[in-house]
Amino acid sequence: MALRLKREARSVLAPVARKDLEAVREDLQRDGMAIWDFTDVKNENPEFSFERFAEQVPSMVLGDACLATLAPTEIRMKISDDGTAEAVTLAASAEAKTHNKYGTASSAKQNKTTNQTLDPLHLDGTKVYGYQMPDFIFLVCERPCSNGGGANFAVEAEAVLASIRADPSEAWVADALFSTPVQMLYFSVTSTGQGRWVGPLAVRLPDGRLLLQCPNVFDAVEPRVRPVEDSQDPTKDQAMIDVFAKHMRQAMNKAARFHMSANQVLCVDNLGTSHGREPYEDLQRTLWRVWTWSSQSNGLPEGVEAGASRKRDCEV
Ligand SMILES: O=C(O)CCC(=O)C(=O)O
Ligand SMILES: [Fe+2]
Repeated sequence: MALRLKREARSVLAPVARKDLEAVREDLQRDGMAIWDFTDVKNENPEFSFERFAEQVPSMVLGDACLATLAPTEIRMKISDDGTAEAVTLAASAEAKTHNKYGTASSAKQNKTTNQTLDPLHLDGTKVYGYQMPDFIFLVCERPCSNGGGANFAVEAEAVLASIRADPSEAWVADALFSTPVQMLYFSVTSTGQGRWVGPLAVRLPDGRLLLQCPNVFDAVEPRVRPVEDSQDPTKDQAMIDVFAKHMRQAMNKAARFHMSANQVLCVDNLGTSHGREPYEDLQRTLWRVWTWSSQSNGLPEGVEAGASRKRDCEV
């Protein structure tokens, strides 16, 4: 399948659940986001397992454009012994249970993201892979919140760039984002450690897709985007970062909120859109996340082989 990923800049994205895979592909290519309702697949299969199904979703949706996937990671929160919420990215295997790199209370604290806080706009995988993040992610909903909360939202990179360009006093930033390297600092809720990358906030890929990096510019105590140490003009670079942050914040606040139901999978162009989720209370909420590199990704990063890896994204 050849992906056609050129899109209009739209600031309000709210996907409609589709049962037909062809309609899902169309939505995904046009809007950078789609929801597939796979109830029929589940009902036809008495042995159905969400984890096994999640493994197959990328090639079902992307066909032969799917180059590489990591194994599904369970997205669920639990309350740890010290009373703090932490990510349980715990898989079924004994091997996974002994792995010590799943989300920990300390990484949740460091990151300040729990089920009770907003998970602000982000791209998945930038902490570890920088500009070679997975270009598609799939969030398979096993169990939504029983009492509301946990809505998802997404913003198109093109829409943010267009809104910056539309303000005559800030339009210079739309160009500067492509040519000004900055330092970016990343934390992740589902793994430990942090990632530091230096480069521009905006990159145009050969297929025309706009990659807009999205470090936490929202409420982080410590700035997550800074001028580079040897900047020629740190004041100007900081002004660019401030305008970028303001527009990202506005886009996040304006973005449509939507809820996935059980047996639906949210398919996201993780390069052309950023996504986030609202706080929630119900700790039974369970999703399976799959990171995927397509033939139109920005290349396979070191350590990611073509095909289906047994490694989960929380293990990288
Ligand atoms: O919990 C969600 O709905 C989304 C989680 C997410 O974006 C992530 O784990 O990267
Ligand atoms: Fe995410």
